[in-house]
Amino acid sequence: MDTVPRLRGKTVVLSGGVGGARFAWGLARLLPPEDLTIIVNVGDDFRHFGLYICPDLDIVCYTLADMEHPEQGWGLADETWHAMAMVERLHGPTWFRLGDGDLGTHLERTRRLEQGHSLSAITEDFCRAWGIPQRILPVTNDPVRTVVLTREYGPLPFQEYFVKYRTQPTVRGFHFRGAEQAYPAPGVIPAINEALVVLIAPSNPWVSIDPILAVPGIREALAGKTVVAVSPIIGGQTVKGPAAKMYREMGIEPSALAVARHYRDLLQGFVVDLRDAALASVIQQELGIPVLITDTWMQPKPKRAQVARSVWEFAHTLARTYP
Ligand code: FO1
Repeated sequence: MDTVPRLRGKTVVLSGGVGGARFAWGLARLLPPEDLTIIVNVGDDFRHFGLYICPDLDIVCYTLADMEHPEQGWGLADETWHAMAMVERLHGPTWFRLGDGDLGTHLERTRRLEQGHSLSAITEDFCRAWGIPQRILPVTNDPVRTVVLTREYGPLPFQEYFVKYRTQPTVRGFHFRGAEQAYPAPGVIPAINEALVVLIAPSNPWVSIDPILAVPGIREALAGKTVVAVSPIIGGQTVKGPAAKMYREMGIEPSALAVARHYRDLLQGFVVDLRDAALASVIQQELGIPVLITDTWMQPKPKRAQVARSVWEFAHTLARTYP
């Protein structure tokens, strides 16, 4: 594994949950920490048991601190579940499972929010405590909440759609409640302005990246930057999560091409997996942007750095800052 930083240049990653976290982990192996800023979706955040839970911020932090559960895609490794077992015994809600260690994160975050600290300041302090030298920023400190418009149940808060109903309801659309009134968190716009490249991680375009882009000022800041996205859809399927199902239910054939079209106004380059090599020329012609065909499969863990390196080098070639 390449643990020696060899690449340089301010890099911003737009990230959702597990896919973005793994991609960011790969970049963190290659870049000096001061060169990497990860801007994270907060649309999945919600209150549960009175606690403020930030699933995407937490999985990005846990992953960069090498504390994440190895397969689950959320939560901590070596977690214990005593608190949940007690909730269950008391007939409380157990559809959203909070491990004991993870609960500590939510307790302390909620305590600090109630004292008036901002989410970005709290995240910065947590990162320092967890030994994460990269900058991890919530896209905004204001409440932006993803609402999934479903055929069966009408509008559902994201975690109810995702966890309680296990992504089964048919999706009709999305709403990012509060986005119009939100401001980018301190540091977000300067990080984008200073970046040589902005990489959109292989996260769900509908519910991980769109809520970031819905915050006023983000799209404007991205205009004119070298923005490169990595397709989270490989061979018509998602590695994890419901993105392919969402595309189908929105009447769009799920493919890397559909993802490229999703981001069409933003992109200077696009990355598809080897299995989608045949789509590269279609994307290239239709969007008029270069397409990198590479292995984007991020398992086992060390392969994340390989994927990150290919994408980073491609983006910097486009930005004419590499080699
Ligand atoms: N996802 C689940 O499918 N089931 C859970 O019980 C669950 C608990 C959970 C607790 C804390 C946390 O930060 C995330 C958790 N997630 C759980 C994951 C989360 O709901 C989604 O993966 C993300 O919001 C999508 O990015």
